[in-house]
Amino acid sequence: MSNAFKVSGPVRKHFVFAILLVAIILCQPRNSYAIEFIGETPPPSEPLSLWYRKPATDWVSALPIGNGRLGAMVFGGISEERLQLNEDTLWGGGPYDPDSPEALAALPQVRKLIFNSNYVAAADLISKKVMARPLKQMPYQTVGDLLLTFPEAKTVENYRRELNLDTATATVSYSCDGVRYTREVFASAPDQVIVVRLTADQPGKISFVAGMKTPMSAMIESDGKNSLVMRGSGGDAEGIPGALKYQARVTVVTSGGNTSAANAAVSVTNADQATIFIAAATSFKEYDDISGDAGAIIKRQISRAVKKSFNKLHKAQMSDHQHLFRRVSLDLGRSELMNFPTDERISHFAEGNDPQLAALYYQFGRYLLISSSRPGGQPANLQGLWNDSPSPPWGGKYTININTEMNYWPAETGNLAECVEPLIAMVKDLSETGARTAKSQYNARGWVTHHNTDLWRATAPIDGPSWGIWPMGGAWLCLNLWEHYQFTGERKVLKEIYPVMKGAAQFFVDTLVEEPKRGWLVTNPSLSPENQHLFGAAVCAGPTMDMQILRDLFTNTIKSGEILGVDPEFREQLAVTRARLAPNQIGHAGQLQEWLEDWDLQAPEIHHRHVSHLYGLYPGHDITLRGTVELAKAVKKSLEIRGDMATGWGTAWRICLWAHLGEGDHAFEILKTLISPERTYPDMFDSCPPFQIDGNFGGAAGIAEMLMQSGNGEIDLLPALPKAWPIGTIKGLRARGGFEVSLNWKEGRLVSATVKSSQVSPVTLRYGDATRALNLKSGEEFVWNGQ
Ligand code: FUC
Repeated sequence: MSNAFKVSGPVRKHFVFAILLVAIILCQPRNSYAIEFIGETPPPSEPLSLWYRKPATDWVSALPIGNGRLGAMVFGGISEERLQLNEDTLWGGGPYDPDSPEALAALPQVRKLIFNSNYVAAADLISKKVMARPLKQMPYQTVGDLLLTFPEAKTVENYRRELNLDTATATVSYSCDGVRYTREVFASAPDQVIVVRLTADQPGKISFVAGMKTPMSAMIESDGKNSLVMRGSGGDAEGIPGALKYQARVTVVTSGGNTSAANAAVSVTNADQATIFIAAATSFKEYDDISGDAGAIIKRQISRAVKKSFNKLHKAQMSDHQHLFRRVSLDLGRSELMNFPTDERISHFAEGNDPQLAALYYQFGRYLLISSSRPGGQPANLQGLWNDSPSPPWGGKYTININTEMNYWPAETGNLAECVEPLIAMVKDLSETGARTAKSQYNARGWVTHHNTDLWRATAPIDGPSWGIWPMGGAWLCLNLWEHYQFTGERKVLKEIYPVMKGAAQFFVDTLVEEPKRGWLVTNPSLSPENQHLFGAAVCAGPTMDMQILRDLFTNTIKSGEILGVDPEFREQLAVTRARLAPNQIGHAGQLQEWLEDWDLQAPEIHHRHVSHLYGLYPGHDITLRGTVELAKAVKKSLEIRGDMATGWGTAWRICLWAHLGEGDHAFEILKTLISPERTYPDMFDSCPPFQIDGNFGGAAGIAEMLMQSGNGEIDLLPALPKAWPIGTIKGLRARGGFEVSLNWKEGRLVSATVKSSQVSPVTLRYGDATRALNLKSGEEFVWNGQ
């Protein structure tokens, strides 16, 4: 991937000037003089705000905004404002087919080696014949930066940088030489642009130079007297040529003062105020169609936006955001610590007396989902939407052996069903590309995808046999789809997802094999993500997680077929196959076995970050606290052996699992390690490390699962309430079956639960051992005190 600007033909002369000017601006020793910050800034009036007393000095201190597709990290600098920009379809490579043509012929031998316990030889053969070509997938990339360079400032008074989650607006404000400056930034979903407004409390005080830079292969030039355009392409990756074209456009509109543009920079002097409009798009249309016209799209978006006033644009953006965000409110109590900047609060959360920070963390998770996953766009990837690199960690892709699924854990309970739509669209795509892989690599019907995918919906096994040879990614994603139906209860949703679930199930009907020792039907080859067993490899047959995922998939596919009244023979076949799957087994230490054999305590990494075999308790439905008591005890034992310490997302998963064991205090102890500087950056982004957004979403889900759980016709109220949150209110949570639930508790006890039904469906409310059966009509509300 080239970091150089691409220049050709008639633009060359103009472009050389542009480069020189941008180079001069960018090479200025921006922060070479020390700015003195004085004044004690009060906290923002909106408690659902992240805020700071200094500009961001690194990317994980900058604040994220996004409209689902277009995003920015806002740094809030004094001499320079940096807006690092993203567009969710800007990926490396292009449409490609990575299936290995040698995989199918090798499959019988691979299976034989695994059943003969020849794991290392099996892994070698998989490496040579079965893995994708190329071995890695395409990376999510970055647009680049908009940089605003301001006149020199020596002393800055009462600086505050904040992100208001309720208005989805990042604001920077400070005084300098007796003038109060304010910068507001938001990403609008209705208008598809990012808007920045710069104001001062005195006329003629707004002066800056706007420029752009990018690590991508792109050229930047000015256009007219107030615009900049960046034209570039997605990078080549793993031998796949960068096929996407992209453009970003910046237009500056001022009142008063002078604006001029030359050499890839727009200069504003002595304006009363300035509004900056930013648009970006790529030529991506579908995973197999890249014929879009990015230039035309962004020109249209900007020309529409500049006709509207800032206030009109902001109002439309806020009402669109609040329509989703305000559906759930959470109050866990307040403390003095709310008066401190967010990064300081993160450092002190483990002391246990800042309940509002947990509420803020929960709402930040919902905010991030609204900002990174909207209908018509791409699902939230490993970094959601925000990435400053052409080659981010793990390619910033969709890792579907936990991470992408976890991104959507808080969505349904958090009343954000719309935000799941991009995921559903991606899984539909995968059912098409995965049908190709099922046929070519397994000679099977249906569809399959392994442990990662990308914008191009690649489905073959990648990276190497210890990670990639896991055929369950699509089957797990089907659970997210089924949950979407469970929560909404809408038949049209079921009709849409049923063919995808059926295809996923069909693949396993064709590929499960009989395990020689006990005759169980198992996956082979597979692995328990990404854990090695004691025989020097991860590849194996029938790991526990696979069987749990398949029991869920088959059960849910059968139920769907029944509701829709279709495929009776296939349903019968699934029921017979399900009965022959390897069961959950309890090992000699009382733990839930991770593999077909009792290898857990001899595995090299007994504290491994993945807790794959515990999928059955959460997010799966194979094991429940009251329904399968012995298995739930075994899960607890496994969790104790695994330990509480993990990566960000591993920590978040453990919170959810302890919540499903009904152990709120233990879940809270782990939450303390999640909301700590080790796993939460100053801007509250989760650290894997490095930054990975799944922990934010999993942590938010964990908080919700402590307060309410639902399933098997029950809604469990305050199932894992920790002592740390004796008083609280939550409004607007969603429960399976189409219910909306609000709770209010005092002294650690439920005061009232309000349950509203959006359809006719019976449900039992549970509070501890007390239960109450309900049969509500659509729209009917019921209030219960838990007795
Ligand atoms: C999984 C994890 C890693 C990382 C990667 C993106 O494979 O095991 O820790 O989160 O995804």
